[in-house]
Amino acid sequence: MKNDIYSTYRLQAPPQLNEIKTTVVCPATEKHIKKYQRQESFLVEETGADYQSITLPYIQKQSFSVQWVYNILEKKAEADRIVFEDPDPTVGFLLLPDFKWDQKQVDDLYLIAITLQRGIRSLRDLTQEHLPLLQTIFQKGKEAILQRYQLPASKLRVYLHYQPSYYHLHVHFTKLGYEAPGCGVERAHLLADVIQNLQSDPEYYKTRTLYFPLRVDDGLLSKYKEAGRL
Ligand code: M7G
Repeated sequence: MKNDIYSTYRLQAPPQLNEIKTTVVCPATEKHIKKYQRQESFLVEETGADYQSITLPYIQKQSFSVQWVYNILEKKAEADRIVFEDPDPTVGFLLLPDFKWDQKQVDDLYLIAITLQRGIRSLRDLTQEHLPLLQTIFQKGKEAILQRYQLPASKLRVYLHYQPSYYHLHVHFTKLGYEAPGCGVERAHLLADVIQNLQSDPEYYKTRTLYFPLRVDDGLLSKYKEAGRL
């Protein structure tokens, strides 16, 4: 698979050894190198106001390029991997295997649903107006996975990351029981909860304090320290 600066390879090692799957990021930025290094992290408490004054200005300047996402949406990459597509410009999305999944067994199933709508950065941008979009992804994503992989909704963990690495709204679908990286309570928000929270309060994600871990070398953590929030 090749998409923008990302590619995956399968190395056929001697038969007595396992097959090796690698992900190559080339050229990698300093931020990519940090992302893949094991680092100590700290839990940050972000109020709605902190998001506006600290996080948003930072992510507008510093976040990873989402060119790979646009390549998928424009069918310039990974088009042959698409599992399901809803082409509606408002509630539409593409569902395809996450590049971490080798697709050899459903035990570690991992797909991502990417919204066709551009400009929804993360959970923080969601309001009641996005409910039809979220409900469509939830419903149709589960149906598509049942059809393709014979895995019922009761076997799926469907969630968003906050903070994500890539600020174009996407939803993670993983197999329940598989400890996917980033599925812990400090980062994963179940889509079912997100929908209910927005139904009971349209401004939920604009106003609530959200918690997330930041690595010690993350520039955003320095911003929180400078603001005396840590
Ligand atoms: P995230 O929450 O923004 O970041 O999720 P994370 O990587 O810190 O979890 C983005 C998701 O998209 C992750 O699960 C990635 O493994 C996946 N992903 C990233 N890239 C660059 C690609 C890609 O080029 N193709 C595919 N199919 N998945 C990708």
